[in-house]
Amino acid sequence: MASAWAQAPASLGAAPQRTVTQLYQQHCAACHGEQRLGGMGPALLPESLARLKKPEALAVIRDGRPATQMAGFGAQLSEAELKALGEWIYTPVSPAPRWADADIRTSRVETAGWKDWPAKPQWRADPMNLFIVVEGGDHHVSLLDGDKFEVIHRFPSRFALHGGPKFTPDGRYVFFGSRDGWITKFDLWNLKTVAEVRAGINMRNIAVSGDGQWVMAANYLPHTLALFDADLNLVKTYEARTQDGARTSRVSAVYDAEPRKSFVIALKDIAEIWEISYDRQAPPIYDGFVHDYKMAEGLPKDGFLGVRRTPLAEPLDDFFFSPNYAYALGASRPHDDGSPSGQVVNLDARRKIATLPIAGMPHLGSGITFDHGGRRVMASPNLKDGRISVIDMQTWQLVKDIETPGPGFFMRSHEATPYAWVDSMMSPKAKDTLTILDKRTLAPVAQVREPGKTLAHIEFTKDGRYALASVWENDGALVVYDASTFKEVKRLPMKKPVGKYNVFNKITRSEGTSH
Ligand code: DHE
Repeated sequence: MASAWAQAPASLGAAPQRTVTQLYQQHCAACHGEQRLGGMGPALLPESLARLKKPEALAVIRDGRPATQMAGFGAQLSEAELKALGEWIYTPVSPAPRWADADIRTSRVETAGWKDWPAKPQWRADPMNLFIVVEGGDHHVSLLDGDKFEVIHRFPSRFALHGGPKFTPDGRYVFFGSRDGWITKFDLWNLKTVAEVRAGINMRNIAVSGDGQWVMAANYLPHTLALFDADLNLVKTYEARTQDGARTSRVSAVYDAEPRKSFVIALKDIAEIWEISYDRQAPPIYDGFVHDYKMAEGLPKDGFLGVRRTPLAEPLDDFFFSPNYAYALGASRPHDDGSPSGQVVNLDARRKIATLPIAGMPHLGSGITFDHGGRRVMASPNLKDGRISVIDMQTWQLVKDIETPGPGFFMRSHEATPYAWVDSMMSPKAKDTLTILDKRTLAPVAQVREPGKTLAHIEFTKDGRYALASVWENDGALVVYDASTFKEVKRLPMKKPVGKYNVFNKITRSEGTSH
């Protein structure tokens, strides 16, 4: 600990260095950890604060964060002290923090007696038409009855959840991942937390295996994947390291490829895709791509829970999969010359087989598939340009670029509707507009707007009759639209409802939503 404080930079404004470290120890360390790795409060590291602007952080230190344990220190500290603390938490901790297997195991907590909780919902509503709504404004989760559009339950979440929550196949348990590494297993039928574990310091997302037996976490810090059983007991960690052992990489994301009984992994800094099978019958891995102690002994690597590498020309870190998961569609960083940055990788042949004709910054992870004119197409928003690219999934050719009012993050549809909904939340001018596209004609047919506010992220009810969107503001709302008339039918106040997830659509892997 002492070394971390000793290396704090001196340029912290009026407050001298010792004062900053002492202030932190006195007022912050009890909740945020002595090394700023987090505790009851979130980690205060540059990596975990990258998305919080400094003035916002200062406001939280001064005024506190409503509906959390974070008190305001405006009355106890001078403006210079507040500012010094606000600056200091954005400086790196040195030496870089470590998070080893023992730390993961020690962090695990479990609610006593959870195995005896009743095996049926303790509330009246269709458990399959339940929505999980992540409210980022005050870090809470609301559970919504998808027939009556009424909140059944609301509870505090870990700080800054990211990525979609993941479900067990029966829809009973949901797993949440937070940016600072916490995984929470929650029993939706009993409305109680089962267990929590901290998988890393800066985590990207989690995946739950199709059989509900495994949970995998992808970390930026440390450069690891962490594999857990369904009760969040650590099974093993994998270091994301190059074949020659020379370099490690941040892990961008992990996805469950249920038909393959495997996790597919995107790496940020290494030009490889990894696949880790959870099939106990998986054949051994014999190929020369494998860097493993067993290869050194001339033995094949275990197929079950072993790493299969697919080498690529450049790292791909945003994925979409063909419906049978034979192909991964990946995007790399945008190319300077504007050439397409998307690739199609055959996961069995283990090589790139096509270039995706999409330039800019396709957000493949938010794409959808549907049938169009007798062929299966995928459609993806673009974070840089206001357009939706529709790609033929057999020829990998562009079918059409559909113009939208501005670049967007999320696109959603449902088997039971001819329409797809897309936001333009990356555009300052059009962030308040959802565009509705006809999947038959590939043309925009309508818009819904929330003037001056951000309107984004759509999810359908189980039957596809209603589309739910977020007014993405701290004093925001969840807006329910009739999916065929596009008329608003209900509005519920919510605090920055970042994302919403329908249990049935997720566990049945609806073609119109993320998995
Ligand atoms: Fe996300 C999902 C990556 C920024 C909200 N985001 C995902 C997934 C990935 C990803 C890989 C799929 C994982 C999963 O669901 O298991 N996101 C990234 C980024 O690389 C990026 C651009 C930069 C970053 O800082 O991480 C990024 N994401 C954002 C945001 O700024 C968003 C809009 C607000 C936020 O709270 O962070 C955001 N990402 C989301 C949401 C999902 C998501 C709501 C789940 C969507 C779904 O419907 O499944």
